[in-house]
Amino acid sequence: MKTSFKNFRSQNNGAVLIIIMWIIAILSLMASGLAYRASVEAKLTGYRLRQMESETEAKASINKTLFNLRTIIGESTTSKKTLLSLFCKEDIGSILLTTSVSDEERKININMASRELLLEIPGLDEDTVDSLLDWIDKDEMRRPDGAEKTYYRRLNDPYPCKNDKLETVYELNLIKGFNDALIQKIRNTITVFGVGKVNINTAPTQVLNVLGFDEMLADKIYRYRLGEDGEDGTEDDGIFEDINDIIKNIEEFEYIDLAETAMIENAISNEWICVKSTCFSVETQATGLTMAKKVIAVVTFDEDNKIKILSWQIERLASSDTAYSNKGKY
Ligand SMILES: [Ca+2]
Ligand SMILES: [Ca+2]
Repeated sequence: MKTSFKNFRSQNNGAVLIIIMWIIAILSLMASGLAYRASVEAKLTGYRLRQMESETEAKASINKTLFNLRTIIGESTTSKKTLLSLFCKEDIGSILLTTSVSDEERKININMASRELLLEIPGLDEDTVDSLLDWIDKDEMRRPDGAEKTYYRRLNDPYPCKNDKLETVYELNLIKGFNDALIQKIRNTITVFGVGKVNINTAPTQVLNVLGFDEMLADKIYRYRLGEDGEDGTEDDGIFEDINDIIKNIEEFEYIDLAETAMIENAISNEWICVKSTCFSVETQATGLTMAKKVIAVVTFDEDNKIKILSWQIERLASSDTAYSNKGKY
């Protein structure tokens, strides 16, 4: 009897020991699980903090550039040289900031361009141009190849026709005939900001072509702007100060024929060109060790020289595209 009681106690002790071991194992698993979660949370918090930090730095850099931009807005012309002088690159701890400024008047403002000019934009045709004009005009009278509310109401996912100006070029996606591929094709030629004239001091050659300047003339304008050294942003850059002097300015530099003269006169009489810009795109990229962000602000200045923000956009970039190391490589 004694022996069987002893056996029972020893078996019971063994079972208790196994239960205790299980409890210890479960507790240690729970502890390591909690530790893992805590470590993930800590990493995420650190990442979020760094993201906020880069965004804050980018905004601070934009504000500083806006201050400098205000000083050039009073000038009678806007040239590439002036805009390039606003470029800055700063190294703040583990974050590299680059800020650049470009003017919106270097492109065609599709909110204000005539049908004739819109049709010159490579990629646009009668259908897309009429649909764009119907989207912007206040009335409900459909152009031959356009679309008003009746078209948009019949879509599977209907929405109204805006009958107003576009606020971003991506709004084109809502208009009949436009898609992502077409927007990508034309986005460097068009804008939705500005006074509706193209600045001949800053427009790229493909925009000059849209204005009716052939490649030879567009190249002459481009060479005049670069100056003798063939570089942008240097002392010898040519700047057009008055649209009525464009022909005279180029002639001082190289020969210009009658057909080219007619192209410039046509652009002037149609009021397509100017020498000063009013809307600017300030772009700051903040690149850290693990992430990069881009902040783009489009701004203008009112009559009291106060900054008016027209659009503000924050993009998160893939860190692999913008790798930045402490060695300063970028
Ligand atoms: Ca309309
Ligand atoms: Ca130059």
